[in-house]
Amino acid sequence: MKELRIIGVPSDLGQGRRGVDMGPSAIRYAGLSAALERLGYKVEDLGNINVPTPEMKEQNQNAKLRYLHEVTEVAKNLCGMVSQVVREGHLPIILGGDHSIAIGSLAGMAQSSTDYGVIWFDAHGDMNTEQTTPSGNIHGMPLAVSLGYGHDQLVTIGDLKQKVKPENVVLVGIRSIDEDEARLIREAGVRCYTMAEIDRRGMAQVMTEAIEIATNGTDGIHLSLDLDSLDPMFAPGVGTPVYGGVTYREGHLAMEMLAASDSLVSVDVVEVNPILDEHNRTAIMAVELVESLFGKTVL
Ligand code: B3U
Ligand code: MN
Ligand code: MN
Repeated sequence: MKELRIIGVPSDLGQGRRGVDMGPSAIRYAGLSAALERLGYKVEDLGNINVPTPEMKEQNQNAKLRYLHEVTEVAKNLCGMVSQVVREGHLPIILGGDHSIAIGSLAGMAQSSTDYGVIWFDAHGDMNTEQTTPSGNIHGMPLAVSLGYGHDQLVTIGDLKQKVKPENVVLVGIRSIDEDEARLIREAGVRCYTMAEIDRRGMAQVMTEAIEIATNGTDGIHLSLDLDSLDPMFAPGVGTPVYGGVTYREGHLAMEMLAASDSLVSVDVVEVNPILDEHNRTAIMAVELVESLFGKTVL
């Protein structure tokens, strides 16, 4: 059993609403470490990466991408930490923060593992680029960046341009995509399981296929878990809630299937916003999902 290492990344620079920087605290407060220890894991919390707040002056302003410089620095730091954790033989659990931090997670994984697949659990595609973004928010771009599309400064973090092969990448839970973003998803050849497909074919079938795609010829799976993949009924504390999402039971089923696949190599838990939450429900949901992901069962 691998030891677990928690890394907090209190960033809200990749999107427009304050509060998601408090995500790591909220998830810790919801009892993440203790829950994992109850499952028998040895857990060490490495604390938070240093992240500037948006009230500090934005440096080297980019006309299109908000906080490009700061998001880049944070991703570089995270990349270094993740690759070190993996080199030491441990499994990183990265707590966001907004989803832009996944640029650093995947860059770190790419430095230390030969090949891994990605399951991207999200309401959104996160496949925008500098050219297609409607908002300038980098949290709408991390999957594109990790596949080598987007601003040079972002795609070259951790040297390698492509951090993961598109044929090993799966999107799950998708229900909000921008027009040009959809084109890039198709062009890149990433398999996208929309909510419509989950409704029609069921989460069990979708996850069976998703795990097959992400493990095919790889050393394991990185799960990037955006809490807005869930329906806002179960996870109201996110910056951009979208109705019609993954239910409580579908979410747990997906995590349990990932646990059973025994292929998880790293995980991000992102977009928990305590300011928008109700009594920390979304962070508690995040911890419960992580428990299922790490093998919690009823019996
Ligand atoms: N696709 C939009 C909105 C968005 C992306 N990710 C989230 N929201 N959470 C954009 O701004 O790129
Ligand atoms: Mn996302
Ligand atoms: Mn999202």
